[in-house]
Amino acid sequence: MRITNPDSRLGAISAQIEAGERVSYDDGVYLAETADLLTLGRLANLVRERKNGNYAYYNTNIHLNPTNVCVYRCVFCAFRSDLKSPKAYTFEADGIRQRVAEAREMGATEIHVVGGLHHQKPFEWYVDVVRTIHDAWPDLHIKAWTGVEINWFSYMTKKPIRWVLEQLVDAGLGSLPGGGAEIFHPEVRDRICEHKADAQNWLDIHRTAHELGLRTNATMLYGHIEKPWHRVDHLCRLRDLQDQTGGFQTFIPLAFHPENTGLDHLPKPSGLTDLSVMALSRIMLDNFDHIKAYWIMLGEKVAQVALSFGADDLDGTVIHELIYHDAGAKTPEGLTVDQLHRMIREAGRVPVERDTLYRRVIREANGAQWKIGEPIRALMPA
Ligand code: V47
Ligand code: SF4
Repeated sequence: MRITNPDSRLGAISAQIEAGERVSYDDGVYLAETADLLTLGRLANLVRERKNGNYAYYNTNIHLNPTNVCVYRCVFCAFRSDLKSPKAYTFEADGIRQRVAEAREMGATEIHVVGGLHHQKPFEWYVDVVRTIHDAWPDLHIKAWTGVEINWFSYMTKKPIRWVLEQLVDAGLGSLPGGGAEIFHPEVRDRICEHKADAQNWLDIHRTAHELGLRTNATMLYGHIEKPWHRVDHLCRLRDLQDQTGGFQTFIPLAFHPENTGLDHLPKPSGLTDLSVMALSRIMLDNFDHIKAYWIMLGEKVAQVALSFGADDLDGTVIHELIYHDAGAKTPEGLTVDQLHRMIREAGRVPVERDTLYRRVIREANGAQWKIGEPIRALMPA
């Protein structure tokens, strides 16, 4: 372990984190720009173990990207398609029901639904995606539509965000995923996704969801044109909203995959960047319970090491992922529960299956049947 000089600025920030105090924006920028990886990792691990002990969580989930047709052209996206491109696809109800049947067979507790903004589909079509899933299997938690999609629905219908969310909840929506946040600062956002919901819109949508009692996640897309201070700015905006609502469950740093995108001249973020962003996120987001190492983007090896650099969650079995695989991800399209367990145990952690709302999942002997146990928080000593 590296010893930090207590009289240095890094020493003072380390002492603050060890005492459980919040790190300011300025100190966050200092850490992001100057701290060495092992110091960041040691501090992040301290915060991680305070909040989650030795546990590492995962869930059994399946993805559905109902359409790749999208009105927007985010420069970092390899997934989107024009309507008339041979690559374009759109799911109909039968395909959705088939995906739910697959989820049931594998014992999934969650379906993760995000996609493109199809300009020929009315809001009712998106509501029906949720309703079709819910009718086919009411016990499956539906985590669907990012803040960007919710913003599009409000624009299409000319109705308030609250109304849009209420229609979706009525149809069976359980929570919102964290996508669409990208990088909030306009200096970057206007260059990578100028048309979609801006930072204020994205944050207001999550605020409204929290007010309605929905839990949501948050993400940050890093490793493209942003500078370290843009990342700290992003984390501080999330931390401010979380102070006000407490509705975020987990934060997921998303590593940029350049292949087949408008930024394919850029290199993929290195393992060192992945781990330092993970650690910085854990340190800055002192009011988030969980930080997710999304193995599908990080790769299994970096995700495993990330469990000692601030992360306490690996996401899930993730069957049928397209967004990162279209952008060149070389990870498998899914992992079995046994593989996830082995990854977690090898990292010296204790695997715990959770549902979307971070409650323990208790499996029957055959694995496919489950019931919901206590909240994950109850596993930690008071
Ligand atoms: O907003 C798109 C990102 C996000 C690329 O809430 C890319 O549990 C890297 O919402 N390289 C959507 N990233 C994914 C999402 C998500 C993912 C995992 C967990 C959760 C959760 C939510 O995917 C988009 C964008 O930031 N993305 N293209 C790319 N080439
Ligand atoms: Fe469309 Fe989402 Fe891709 Fe942007 S990231 S182009 S909103 S599918």
